[in-house]
Amino acid sequence: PQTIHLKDYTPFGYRIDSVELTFKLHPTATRVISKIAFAPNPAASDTRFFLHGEELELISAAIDGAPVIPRKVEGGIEADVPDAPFVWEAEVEISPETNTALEGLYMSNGMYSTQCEAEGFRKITFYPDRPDVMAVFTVRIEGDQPVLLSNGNPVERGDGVAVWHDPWPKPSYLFALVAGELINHPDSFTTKSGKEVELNIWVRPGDEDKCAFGMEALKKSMKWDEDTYGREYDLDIFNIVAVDDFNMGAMENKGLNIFNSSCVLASQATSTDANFERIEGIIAHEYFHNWTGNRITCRDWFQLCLKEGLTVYRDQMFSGDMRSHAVKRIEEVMILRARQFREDNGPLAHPVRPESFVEINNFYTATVYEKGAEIIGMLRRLIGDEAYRKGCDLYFDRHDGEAVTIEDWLASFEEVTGRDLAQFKQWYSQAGTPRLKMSETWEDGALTLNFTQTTPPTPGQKEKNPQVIPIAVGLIGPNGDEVVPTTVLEMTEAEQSFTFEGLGARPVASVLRDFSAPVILEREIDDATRAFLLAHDTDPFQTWEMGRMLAKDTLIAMIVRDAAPAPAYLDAIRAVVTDETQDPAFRALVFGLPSQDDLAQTLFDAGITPDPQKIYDARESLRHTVARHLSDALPTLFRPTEPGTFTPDAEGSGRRSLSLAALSYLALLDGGAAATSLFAQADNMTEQAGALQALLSAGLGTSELQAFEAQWKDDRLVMDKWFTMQVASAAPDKAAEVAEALSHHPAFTNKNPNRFRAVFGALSANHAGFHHASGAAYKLLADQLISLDSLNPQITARMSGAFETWKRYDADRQGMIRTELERILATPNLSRDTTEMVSRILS
Ligand code: HT7
Ligand code: ZN
Repeated sequence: PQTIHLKDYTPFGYRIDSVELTFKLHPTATRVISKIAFAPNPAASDTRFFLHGEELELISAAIDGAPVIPRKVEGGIEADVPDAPFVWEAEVEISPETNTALEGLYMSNGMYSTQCEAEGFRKITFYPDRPDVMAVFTVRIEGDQPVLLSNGNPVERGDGVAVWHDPWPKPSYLFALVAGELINHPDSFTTKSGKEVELNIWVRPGDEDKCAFGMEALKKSMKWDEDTYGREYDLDIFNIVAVDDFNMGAMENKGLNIFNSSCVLASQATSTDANFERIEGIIAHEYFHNWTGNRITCRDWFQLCLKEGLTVYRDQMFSGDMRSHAVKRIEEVMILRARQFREDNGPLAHPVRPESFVEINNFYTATVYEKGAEIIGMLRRLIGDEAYRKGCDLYFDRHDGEAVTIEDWLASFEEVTGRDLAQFKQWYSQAGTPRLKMSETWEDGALTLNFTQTTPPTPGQKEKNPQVIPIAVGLIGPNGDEVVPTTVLEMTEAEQSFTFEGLGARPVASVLRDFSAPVILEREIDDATRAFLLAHDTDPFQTWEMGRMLAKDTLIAMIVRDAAPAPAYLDAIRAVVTDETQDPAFRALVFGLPSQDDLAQTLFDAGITPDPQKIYDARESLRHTVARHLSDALPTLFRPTEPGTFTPDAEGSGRRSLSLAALSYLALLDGGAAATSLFAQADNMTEQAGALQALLSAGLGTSELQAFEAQWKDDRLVMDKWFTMQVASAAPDKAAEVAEALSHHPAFTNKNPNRFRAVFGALSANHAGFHHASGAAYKLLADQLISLDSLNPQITARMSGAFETWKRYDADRQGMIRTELERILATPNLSRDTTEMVSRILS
């Protein structure tokens, strides 16, 4: 397969003045008729007229009304065209029903839906399917479905026909069409300039009672973007559609967002607090793309972080405003470390702006999204809130309607601040997580913090340059008072020291507050200092971090030296979780133990080959010790929601997370009595599923599992939880067996990405089960990926990432994984997506 390079970018030889599309819908023979007005692009030197096209049957084509037979070339067609404006017309036939890849136009449960990002439009018609070609679309849909939707504003609605016009120029990846028997949950929003916008969430009949929460989230997002970024919505209507079969979370198509039903449908009975929080965040994310991605888009797919990193940053700030910034930040860091640091540490490491790819779908990664968002956060920290807002305003004004680059984005901030951001820009090009080492010197009332930074080599990048690292620091005096409030130190050299003078007594430094940069901080710090910061630091991220370090050190000592759990950790955790003055959500986070995967990476970084079974045993043993140590406090911490009082807000969710964390420990002591009774009486999914989870992780819950299935067998999204819970809580020697058995359950299908992930995503996340010495899980996952690849390459490639950490483990495990990866790679007709991913993992 061909590798595409950032350095090879050239503009398309033609611009598009208008696009008219007609769809005559049919499950296996949909006709798509296109009429596109092209004109030579004076900014381009390459005049080759090439249109992308895949899996299309060409019925006819014409240029300026004269029939033509275009030349078939790799990935599309070519034709000879006039050196002046001309009209291209074509008719093609496609088969939505047999499209299991869920890219282009496909059918899901009898409804038509599209997914065009990144390169799916070329499966709908011949077109320059690249983001720098922006055009105004008019779409006519002919079909007997009662609901026919596309982008923009509705201009005509008749029997079996609908016409939509989108006045905003857009790239083809933002095109969308939906047709089906759908019911809407309507509402409206008045923008700050007084424009009334019709809002709809469209769902399958039966799901209409699960739209209210999403609708509120949408209205809050619209208001937030006006208040925070001054950005208003720009069409008469905004539609959201829920689709069951969907490769990712949701898609920001202009005026017609399409959502994986798991990311929009919500109800007290069927959704957990985590689901509510995620739905609120994803609705906001897709809505925010209207400005960061749609009105201003990416010049090419190498610039993906331009829209994704920025939009993730925006959705994170929104969620912080809606809920708690402190709790959100800790959750973000947990996700960043679990996914992005893991990626940055292995064979799939790549820069936030990659320099080459074979299949762009493989670059919708934690690095592009999460590290991309961290870069925006660092930029803002370095230049300040006011300059950040000014820079954003300039960017929006200057580039509205354009397809731009990271250079364009940074230039706006250079202009408003007068700063040179050349060194900062390296965050986009240099892969790998910087290691920041710190030591301290104390002399004559002055504390000096000495830092060195190094970034390990990553694939294709051996040498690294020093980065600009904003290090947020505060100083706490011996009596626990803050003597120096948060100050941002700007590190630009490989080695740099910063001195705080005029200090009476030696303070304790709180370093990397709010996780001010995506780095690994290595610092000599003893348990007493950690406990001191845990008790006195004013920065919630740091307090959580100190608790986490104590937990990690305890576990590592248990794994490596068979040590007993450290009293310092047990005392510290008791102090925080029983402190009624602190936010329950924060206490719940401190209660949680580091994941097995995190421990495996920590061991590996320390030069110790991780033994997954030992990690599992130590963690289980610590869970039992914590349960016994807190046995007096657990019954008070476990506080079920009063029936009839459930609210899916931060406050209720925080209370429940602490209560359920306590319950999972309690289940180890009371034979599951409290969890069994909560399971029977809960009036919300958070507590019903939480109780079941507590039982399963204590090795109980067989009858509750059956009752859960009987109650929810007709609800796909709840059944996904049922599948996941069993695999996630299976003992290491049973995980593969459980997953295999579930893959034969009548409700299992690999055609639905949510269901496939529910079982096999859970298997790869069950660390000790996935890495069981038998190798059974490796083989099972490889078998499943091999059979999924011909149906859905995108999901297959993504899930092959389960093997990305293989070099951490012992020779036997490495050998078994290599065998499976080579077996996948040897599969005849393996997709480009999976070939690229597996080859990179093996390299
Ligand atoms: N911009 C979207 C990314 C995306 C996607 C979504 C659904 C299915 C396939 C997809 N490929 C790429 C989602 C987002 O980040 O907002
Ligand atoms: Zn996005």
